[in-house]
Amino acid sequence: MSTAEERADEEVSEHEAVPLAKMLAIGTVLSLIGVFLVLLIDWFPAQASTAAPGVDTLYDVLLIVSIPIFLLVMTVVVYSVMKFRARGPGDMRDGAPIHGNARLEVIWVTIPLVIVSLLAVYGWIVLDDQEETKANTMVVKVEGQQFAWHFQYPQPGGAKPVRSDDLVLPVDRPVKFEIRAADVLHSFFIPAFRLKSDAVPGITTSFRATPNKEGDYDIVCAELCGIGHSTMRQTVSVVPEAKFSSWLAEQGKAGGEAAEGATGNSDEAESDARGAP
Ligand SMILES: [Cu+2]
Repeated sequence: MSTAEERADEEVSEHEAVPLAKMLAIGTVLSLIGVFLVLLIDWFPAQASTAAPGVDTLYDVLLIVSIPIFLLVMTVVVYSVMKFRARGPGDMRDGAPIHGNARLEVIWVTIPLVIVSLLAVYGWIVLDDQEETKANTMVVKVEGQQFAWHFQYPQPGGAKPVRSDDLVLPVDRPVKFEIRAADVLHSFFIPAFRLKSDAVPGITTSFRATPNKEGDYDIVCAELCGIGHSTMRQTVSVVPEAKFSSWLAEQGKAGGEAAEGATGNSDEAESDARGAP
């Protein structure tokens, strides 16, 4: 039998015997194993805010949806690479000419559209939940600067805001972070709270969080902001309300004198003016 005849035989069998059911079965088994394995992995640090459980569940759902899609696609890719590979250096055959397949196109547009739409709605609900306005919210102003975070606690009755380079928060009290940047883009990220927002020069961004577990957690800058970016790490301490109050009073006393000398009042007047309306 000549090589040409052999090839002709192969071509016929290629068209007849695409083992769709077998690939689906392999893809499904791999998906079950894959989902089981990724859910075993502990992806996150401690949960230290009320937003954390919702974000973690969302992440698990994203994994459960995307792992099977990835593995089913890879099953077809691996099958195609092996089945339709060139047989030897002289093999220059083309695949069969195919002119569209309306049913297939409708399927591959509709299914992804439905999946991403549902995930978008779910993500929006989780985000909306976090951004809900809560009574007794405390505002903390955050300023990113190469390469450190600075914090301000506005005080009632037009009193001087308390400035600090440490972030201390009372447990179970809702906080609204108002975030600004002094120089370039930064991103204010507290992994244990599962919340992050860019700090953008010229505008104030914000997010809300309710820390619900006492302890010390990392604050990191999540936007490459210059040579010292990786050192732009601080700590947030979540403490009991009474401890927070005494800390704040202490900072108020100590910070009062330092703020006058070092930073002057012009910057403060500006931020007060912005906060007024
Ligand atoms: Cu930064």
